[in-house]
Amino acid sequence: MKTAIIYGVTGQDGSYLSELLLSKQYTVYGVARRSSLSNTTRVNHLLTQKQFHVVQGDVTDSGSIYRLLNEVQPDEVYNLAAQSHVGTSFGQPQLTWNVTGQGCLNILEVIRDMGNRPRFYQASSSEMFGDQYSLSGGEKYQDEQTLFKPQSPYAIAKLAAHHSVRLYRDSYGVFACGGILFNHESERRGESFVTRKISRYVADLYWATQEGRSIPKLKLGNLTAKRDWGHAEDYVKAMWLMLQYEEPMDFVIATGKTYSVEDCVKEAFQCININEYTNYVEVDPELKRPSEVPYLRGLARKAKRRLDWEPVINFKSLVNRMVQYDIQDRNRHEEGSKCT
Ligand code: NDP
Ligand code: GDR
Repeated sequence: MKTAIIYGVTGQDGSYLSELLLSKQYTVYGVARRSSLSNTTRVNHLLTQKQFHVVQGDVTDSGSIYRLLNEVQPDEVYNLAAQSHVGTSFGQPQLTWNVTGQGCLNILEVIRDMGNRPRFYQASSSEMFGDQYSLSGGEKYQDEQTLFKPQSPYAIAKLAAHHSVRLYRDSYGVFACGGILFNHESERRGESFVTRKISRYVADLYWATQEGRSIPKLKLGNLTAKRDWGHAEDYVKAMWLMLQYEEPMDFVIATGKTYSVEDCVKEAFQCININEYTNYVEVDPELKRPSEVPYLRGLARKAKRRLDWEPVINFKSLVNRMVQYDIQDRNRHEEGSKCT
């Protein structure tokens, strides 16, 4: 039976990856940072499983990484820890650098010195491409050959981590993979990301309409940016497959389809039979970023060929699942939505 350590276990992907690894009989050590209130909401349902352990730690604290990895001697380490909000990274670039960039290097340094080295997965991001794309037959896309041109402190930190993965793989022989994952969402998505912000608003609007109340408009930033949106449940399978593959390498993980933020708004409002969504949405210039990534559409041909990975859940089902989940989450609805 294998043992894995997951940094970032309390996040969206950490929770789905924990479920996947436990279903494969792994022993899982999930690292959560210390917080004044509980931050384990997404994994609370796993706490009774005897093969699941939540331990305290932080990717910016090298000593704690050293002790944990040497004590547990894992087969695999997944680094999902990050200050993962692109917009926030403009306001807190240094923190983002320390956690999202340096954090990965801290783990690699410990692995490099271990006798029995674990395999290492780094959560790289499509944000690293910035405004770059490849062109073939008039189609724009990004894949493993596309140039990187990061457009935010977050993307710069992710790219530094991604290059570190390559360096430690090529120079020291560490089995390290960078999964260049495009946007993936779910019913567990953080509420400050745009898809969840939209699904929660639509759910609030649904109940307000049922109860004859009105609610303020949904404030959004850039509506024209295009993203390649998949479901996190599909994407964590790709993370695991990368570490089972015969050799370490980087992979793009995406659906190959792209939609604008406005398309996402339309799809979500249609879930509650509203076609005229413009009455409920306003653009707030304050929510626009100093620099935007305009177009992301990933081609995961390499992952299909080598890992036999492809996504199952499409954009329409993703949005529908998120809206239906939020509509049913009446407790939250009664507390009131505080999305920004
Ligand atoms: P989340 O923001 O949901 O999760 C991030 C996790 O990192 C949380 O568990 C958070 O803890 C933890 N964390 C933050 N700072 C530290 C720290 N200093 N030490 C240890 N842990 C820390 O992100 P996702 O689950 O959506 O994404 C997982 C990873 O994949 C991230 O690295 C993200 O940047 C990357 N990624 C995500 C994509 C997506 O579309 N979801 C696409 C491409 C890459 P806490 O709960 O306490 O905040
Ligand atoms: P992104 O996701 O920046 O792609 O990063 P996010 O959902 O934050 O933004 C997607 C697009 O929507 C636009 N947008 C808004 N975004 C937010 N958060 N809030 C708004 O009100 C709003 N209005 C419009 C954004 O400008 C952007 O164009 C996500 C994260 O999960 C990263 O960690 C990950 O690396 C990338 O996906 C791939």
